[in-house]
Amino acid sequence: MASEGDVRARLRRAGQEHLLRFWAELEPEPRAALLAELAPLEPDALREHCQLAAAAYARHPDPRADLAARLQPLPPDRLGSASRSDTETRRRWEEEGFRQIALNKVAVLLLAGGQGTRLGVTYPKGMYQVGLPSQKTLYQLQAERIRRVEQLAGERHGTHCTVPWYIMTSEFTLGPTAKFFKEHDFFHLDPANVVLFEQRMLPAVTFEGKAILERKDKVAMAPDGNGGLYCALADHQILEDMERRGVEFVHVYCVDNILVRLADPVFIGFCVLQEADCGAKVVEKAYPEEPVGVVCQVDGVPQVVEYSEISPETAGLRGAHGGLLYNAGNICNHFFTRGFLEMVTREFEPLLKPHVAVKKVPYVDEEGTLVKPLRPNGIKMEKFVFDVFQFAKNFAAFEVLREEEFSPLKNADTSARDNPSTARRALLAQHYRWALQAGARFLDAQGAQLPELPCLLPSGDPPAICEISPLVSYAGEGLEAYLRGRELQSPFVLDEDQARLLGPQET
Ligand code: UD2
Repeated sequence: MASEGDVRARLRRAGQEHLLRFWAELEPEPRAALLAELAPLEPDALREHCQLAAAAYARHPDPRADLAARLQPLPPDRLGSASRSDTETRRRWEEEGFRQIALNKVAVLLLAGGQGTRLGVTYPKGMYQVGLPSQKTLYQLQAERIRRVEQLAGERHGTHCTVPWYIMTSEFTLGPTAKFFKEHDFFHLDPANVVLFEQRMLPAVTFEGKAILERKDKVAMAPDGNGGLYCALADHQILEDMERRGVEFVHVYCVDNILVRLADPVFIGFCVLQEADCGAKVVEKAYPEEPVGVVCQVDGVPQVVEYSEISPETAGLRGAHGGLLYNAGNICNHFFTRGFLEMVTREFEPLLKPHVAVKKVPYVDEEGTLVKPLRPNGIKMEKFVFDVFQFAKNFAAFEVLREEEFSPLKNADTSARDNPSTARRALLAQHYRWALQAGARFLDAQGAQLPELPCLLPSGDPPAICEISPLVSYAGEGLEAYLRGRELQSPFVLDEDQARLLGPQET
């Protein structure tokens, strides 16, 4: 282990020796922990990081950052659509996606290193359950969708196939996520096909370019953003692991969208047939301030402009038909070829510019007292996963229906939007629609029929509670066999046991 002398010399070189200012007061154990935290920080990189952060703050908010004059909506030939294409085209995309899955060429990669600050839980967001009748967590829903899509692809092509699940965690989420998966027996996935790896952390920095101590023996560190993915892939030889398994296509997604379609065959097939090296799913933006990036072009090159970096005027611009001009909302569902990811990790990663987030960072003052600042006092630097789109040779966006594919869990129930209740309702409303489409009818306690049409109550809830296990249906397929002509009472849960009881019926 590095000695205090070594670490002090390195910090001096980086202009950050103040991080050891409480050294004399520390007991052996906290001393060792602090050294372990500081030793891996490479002095030149640390100096550069701190200077860059201070310089970025000095320019922040950058008046040139409003890109309005350089922005254009995505040209229509780069935008496919699941809902506006005919059945035959959609079927072709889906067929191609299933073919690639059956050939074991598709992996999913979850970005799960975030801290979930807005939701206000102390554990990883994937472990959250929004109050479904089954009480499934986000991780369980995701695991079951992987199992089902493997099964569907396998049945179509008469093979046994695997969609490996790569999970990027951070110092905050690795331990609890690994424990949770073990405790739940990896949700019946083969543990060999669930690969957890960790992204890097970076110190939070004051406006003057000094790394912040959050305790006498601890630097305030934060994950380096979801664009930390590319360094993490290289750090942990993940692309080599993919190559060994024969993976060619990767679906990257964020943890909190309860409707996420993992390894979505339609999206994968669309991107593969377009020969895209890089793709993004989008939904129509719901309102100008919605916290989603917009997929568009900057100086003619496809990019995402994040919601925190677009001016309200630009976000509110209207197009010829009255809708938002920049209406392609990023939902953090991306497609990459392994070849493209290799190029990024080899060549392009250092070119990604970090984004500045100005935050309230708790710190210890000169006397060693903990201060919880009331105003922002620190800078966190993050890279964004989508900033690699600019390097794509053939970028494609793919529009999907919000009610089928996007309901993110960002906030606690005290917020009006994107909270546990909206996520739960989105999933239950979808399953109610699927059940009705499959020919089921729902009865109330008195035996009277509930509304046939997929309509929602004023609360946003569907008229009946119906939850369908992803192990029974991935995207609404195959339900007629169990539900056609059935009269069901709310709440109704169609899990594997119930499915065995109900059918399959002759369709
Ligand atoms: C993300 C998108 C935004 C939109 C929105 C939709 C980015 C940068 N922004 O915004 O455009 O699509 O989602 O819901 O992608 N994460 C890490 N490591 C980190 C930070 C975050 O793995 O250091 C993960 C996090 O666990 C989550 C995902 O990245 O799964 C998105 O992070 P977020 O929820 O902070 O992003 P948000 O909602 O600001």
